[in-house]
Amino acid sequence: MNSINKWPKHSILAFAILATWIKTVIVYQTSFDMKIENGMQYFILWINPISFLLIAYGLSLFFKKSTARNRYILITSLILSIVLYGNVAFYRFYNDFITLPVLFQTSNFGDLGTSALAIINVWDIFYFIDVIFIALLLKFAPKLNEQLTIRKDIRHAYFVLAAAILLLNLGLAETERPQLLTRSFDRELLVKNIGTYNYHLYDVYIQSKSSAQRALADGSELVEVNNYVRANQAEPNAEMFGKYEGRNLIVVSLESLQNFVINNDMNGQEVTPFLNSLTKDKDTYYFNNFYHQTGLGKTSDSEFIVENSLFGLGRGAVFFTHGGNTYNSMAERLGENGYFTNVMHPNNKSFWNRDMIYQSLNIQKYYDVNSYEVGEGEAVNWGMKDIPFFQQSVQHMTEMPQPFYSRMITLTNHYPFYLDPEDIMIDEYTSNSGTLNRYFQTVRYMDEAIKVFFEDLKEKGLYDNSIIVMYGDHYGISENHNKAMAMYLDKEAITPYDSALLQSVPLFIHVPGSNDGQVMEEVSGQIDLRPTILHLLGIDTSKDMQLGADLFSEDHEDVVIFRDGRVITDKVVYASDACYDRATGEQIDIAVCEPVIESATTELGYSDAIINGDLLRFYDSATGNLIQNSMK
Ligand code: GP9
Ligand code: MN
Repeated sequence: MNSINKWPKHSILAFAILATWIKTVIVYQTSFDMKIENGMQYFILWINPISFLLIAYGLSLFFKKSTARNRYILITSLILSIVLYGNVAFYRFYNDFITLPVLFQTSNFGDLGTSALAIINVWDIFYFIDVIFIALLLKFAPKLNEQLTIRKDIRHAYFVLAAAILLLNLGLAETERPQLLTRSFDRELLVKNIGTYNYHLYDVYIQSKSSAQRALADGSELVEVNNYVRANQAEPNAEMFGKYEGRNLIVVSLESLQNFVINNDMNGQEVTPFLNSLTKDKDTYYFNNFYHQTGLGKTSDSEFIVENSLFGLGRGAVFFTHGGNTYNSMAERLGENGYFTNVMHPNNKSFWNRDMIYQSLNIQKYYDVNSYEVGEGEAVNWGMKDIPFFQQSVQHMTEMPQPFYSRMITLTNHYPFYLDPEDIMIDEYTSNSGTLNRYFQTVRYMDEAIKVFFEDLKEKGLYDNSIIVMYGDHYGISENHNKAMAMYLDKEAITPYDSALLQSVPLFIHVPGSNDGQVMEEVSGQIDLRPTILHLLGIDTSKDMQLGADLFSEDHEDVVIFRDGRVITDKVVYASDACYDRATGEQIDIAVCEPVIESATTELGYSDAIINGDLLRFYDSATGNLIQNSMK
């Protein structure tokens, strides 16, 4: 027992706090791309794990026996490492921090395939270095006093200190970012300011709040939302309404396709020759000022927005978190009007919880991977290649009752953007980002696939009687590749203003025989598709609870709201808490952006209220009446 006092009493505890703290700060700086602008932000970043670690590890002080205490410390360090590493792996892929609902999307993680391999590597053992050191210390360092208990007043002082550091942290965060905890649109800001561990506690709190919201909602909230929607409704364009009634509707989600590649070349090579031809086509409306509005739910968010003309959620993927809600989707409307409604996507049916939510969206049939024959060499990245996918899909269409509504989701142009050599049609780009370099090649392949699709539709006699709507689902090149993007776009750097504008994705509304093709410069977003499409097909939406507006309507306003609160109009860009002149990119007085910031907050708030409260269960969309005090 002689060696006992050679070590300070609480050396294991102190060591654990220090080791995990240092590791966390190193991970912040090496594994996440958080924009730190000044010394104060660095200071907050460095101190933000301390309060949580003091408390989490400090609970060991309540154990009387040193073995229990030490085991608690070791297990805590392991759990914290798993949480941190989970965030790192997730961040590599989604460029975002984990939120609770996503953790339950295990069916997704099982499917990551090639992507998972691109994400994990052996050096990741570093993320567990503190656990290893603590374990070694416990094994080889002298044992601490078995009888050691901490005096109550010292333990008290310890937790007061932890609380004081937490308050200091929150205070500094509040001066750096006012309203941080009330406006939680941006997970990066949260992690930067309150730290990754506190962020998770906060997330758990928010999630439980939102399940409570549904239980508490009784439909009365809908009155205000309904008044707003009715007051802001855009009248359909009389000339366009019902112009293509009865046609088949094909909506194609173009994976990760951003607008910057359209009518652009890469080292002298055309990237999207077929889509470029559509921008000048007599039967195509090409929208060049159209934006994705997705959040963490990526493809699934875009599907949600298009079907419902509501936003996804600021946290998690609404497909997962609220898959069982009542909705009045575009598919439901079309189904009521005699359409055979279906989605075609050669992936596991449970990915993004599609098999579940498609029932809530009233989609009659899901052609998932089991509806396709994926032959030898016909899969890459996440699954079936786009060309055979389109070919077999057209085959399915020939067997469908008409009119049909088919929503098709492409897959080849997905991170990490790999292709088999025989599918490569242009060279790689030459920047420091392999992701961006390969992106041009997979985009080029997708362009070819769309061309094949159009030819097949013509060949099978489905072309003339259809409308084909195609849009990019979300960005493909995240801000992690800003340096390479700046090089490609010939800019010095990518500013928040540029980043916002880079969220533009192409939209094509191709109407064979319309002879009215044009380039449309209206500022718009995915939320506008539902009313636009339904009106072209002559379906009334005047009683629907939608936040978008018909793109052909005179009342459509030049504005698009992003899920994270950014806003773009024809005059301004609001991003990173700053207001920019849309034309010049110059920062201007924030007051100029105030009105659009306010309407963004209102609309996102209403959308969230509808989803979190599952409010459409209290709404009769046939009559436009609110069903109050319902038994639902
Ligand atoms: C998965 C596909 C891709 O089925 O839609 O999803 P994403 O990762 O782009 O959200
Ligand atoms: Mn996608």
